Amino acid sequence: MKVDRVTIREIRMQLREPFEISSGVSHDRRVLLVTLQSGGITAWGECVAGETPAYSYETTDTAWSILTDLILPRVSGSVMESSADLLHVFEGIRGHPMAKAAVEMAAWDLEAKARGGSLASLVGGVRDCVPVGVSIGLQPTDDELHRKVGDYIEEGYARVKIKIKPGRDVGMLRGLCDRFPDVAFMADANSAYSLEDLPCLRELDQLNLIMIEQPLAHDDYLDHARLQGEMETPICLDESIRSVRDAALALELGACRIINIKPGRVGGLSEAKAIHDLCVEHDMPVWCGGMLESGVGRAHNVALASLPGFTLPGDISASKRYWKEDIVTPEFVLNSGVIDVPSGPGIGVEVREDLVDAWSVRQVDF
Ligand code: OSB
Ligand code: MG
Repeated sequence: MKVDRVTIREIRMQLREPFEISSGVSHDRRVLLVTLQSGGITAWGECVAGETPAYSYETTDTAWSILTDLILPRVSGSVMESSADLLHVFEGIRGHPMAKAAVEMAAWDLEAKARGGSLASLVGGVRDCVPVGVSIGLQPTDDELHRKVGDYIEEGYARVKIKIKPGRDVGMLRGLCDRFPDVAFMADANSAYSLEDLPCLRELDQLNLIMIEQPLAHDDYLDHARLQGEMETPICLDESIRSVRDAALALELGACRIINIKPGRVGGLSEAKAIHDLCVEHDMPVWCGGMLESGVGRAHNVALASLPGFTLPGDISASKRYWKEDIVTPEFVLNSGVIDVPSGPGIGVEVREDLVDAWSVRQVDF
């Protein structure tokens, strides 16, 4: 298959409400969409980089620069049978996995559509629906948090992730567990703590959380291993796992007992699959994280989460949890705690090009 045309667009999508984590707050998302066209097929990928370099050093603007200056000119006109044939376009580019993933995932969609099968079956998925939860940002008051949690439980989310930071942790979570004793809660610190906070982390350990996600620095495998040695609650790594080598390091050191896999964070679906396979081999449970994606990124996440090792509910919520209107049809909906895996060709949802055009603020074609 020859790639006839490559397009990158930045679209602005307004979140229904701001999403605050320990390192900052997102209001509107600046989403990059990559389109590959080949023999009448249009394939889609999304870049998950944030607006600021808080979660990762990558941003919408660094990804735009790497993609438009270096990667996309090499993709246009190239011949590929699968995403593996794409590796040469990343040569000489260290890092920037979120920029690379946007193209890599579009190539998977292209291959699946060319073969006429679903992306989920092409990546090795075995499930027709995936268990999902919801991730709730920091709220100004406990009352507000209780109201939100109550609403999401009513909508059918079976597992609820709460963002924490120093000062908004033990008391807040204890109140929540008392109020909703039957709900499976977990906490995500986005690297807001250090081992100096051990007394506080030990208190969190008493709350029977299903896991504590990324308590310590993004590059601190050693202290995560020390902390896991002190804690009953499983530690889950998110920011720390950028590749299968990071996952191998975490396994070797005992730095966590669970891994959050986001294909956009690790350079695409091939690396995500490799991390999944390594974790399955070592009996390490994994789940699929989220980055406030549009329906395009969500479709890729759902396909990945249909692999057998994804035994824990993902941060893959319904379209309407994020957006008034999503850019795919049908939108993703929650069905008693699960989201169905689309079975149509490729990502299995149609992209609403009318909305993409209307919301686009810049575009380059190659
Ligand atoms: O740490 O998992 C995270 C969103 C943006 C950046 C980092 C994270 C998140 C989430 C949201 O928790 C998950 C979702 O997309 O629902
Ligand atoms: Mg996280």
